[in-house]
Amino acid sequence: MDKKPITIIGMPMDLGQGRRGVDMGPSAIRYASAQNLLRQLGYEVEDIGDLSVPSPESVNIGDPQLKYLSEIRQVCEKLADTVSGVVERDRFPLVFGGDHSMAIGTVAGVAKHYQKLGLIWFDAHADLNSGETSPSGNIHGMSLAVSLGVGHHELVNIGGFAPKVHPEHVVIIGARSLDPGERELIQHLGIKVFTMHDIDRIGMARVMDEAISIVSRETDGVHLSLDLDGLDPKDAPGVGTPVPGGMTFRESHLAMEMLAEAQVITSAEFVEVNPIIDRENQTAKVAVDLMGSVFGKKVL
Ligand code: 6HN
Ligand code: MN
Ligand code: MN
Ligand code: MN
Repeated sequence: MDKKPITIIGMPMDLGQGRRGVDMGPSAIRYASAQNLLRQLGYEVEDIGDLSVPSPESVNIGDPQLKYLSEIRQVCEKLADTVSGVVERDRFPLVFGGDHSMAIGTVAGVAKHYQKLGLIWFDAHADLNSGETSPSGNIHGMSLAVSLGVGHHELVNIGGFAPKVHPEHVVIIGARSLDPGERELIQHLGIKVFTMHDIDRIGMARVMDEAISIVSRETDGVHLSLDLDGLDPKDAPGVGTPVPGGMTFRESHLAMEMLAEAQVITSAEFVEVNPIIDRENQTAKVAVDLMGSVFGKKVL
């Protein structure tokens, strides 16, 4: 792989979900030696630090079906600008989170530079709710829908254009917890979802072959949005919305290794790391380990 220099951005976002501590995710990932590992793999790496995100105590929750909408819009606009600036400098944006609502900003920032962006959504959930369908009002459960142009106009139009991605270029991997409105949207838009059932049946290798062919067909860039709750909670316990029966440590690694081999990923984010509910920073360590594989670490 041509080793494009990497820029790390921290997004201490915790307005998009209900459990405190995910704002410490970027630090936890840094403590797990992300930068060292990437340097060892031969990359030039810079870390531009964390963007500032208001704490939930300092702002109003607003509409209970779209909690912290205006703050999330503001910080996602800022993240979109920052990510876009990194791409403009011909560097690889690598964002550490933070709850998954931040993907609204990351995807907006990269999508500015690609006519047709492929998107891999590695997650136990589909994040395809809207204010109308959400069971929680938490915006981290809406970020993929927003990127597809579905949802509140203030979120959908972040960066000044919509949609950011088209359904035929999106693949969800690891899904095992969907809400009724999300199932409908999947049907309606025809989004390819590899559920845990599919992974059990055909194996991760075939899932990734198919996923890579979908996201790279006619696209000019591919973003990886990796929610750590895609993994089984036994391997990644430090997440706010754990769902049993997830991808194993090895399955997840195989997925990342195959992405590295295919050389398709042009930006990435690792989200939902919550060290407060973790054990000895295990989840951030897994995130960094997976990062190693995405960036080409091999056994032999
Ligand atoms: N995540 N579907 C649930 C909701 O509240 O909308 C859970 C969302 C989880 C969000 O994966 O980032
Ligand atoms: Mn998610
Ligand atoms: Mn999730
Ligand atoms: Mn298209």
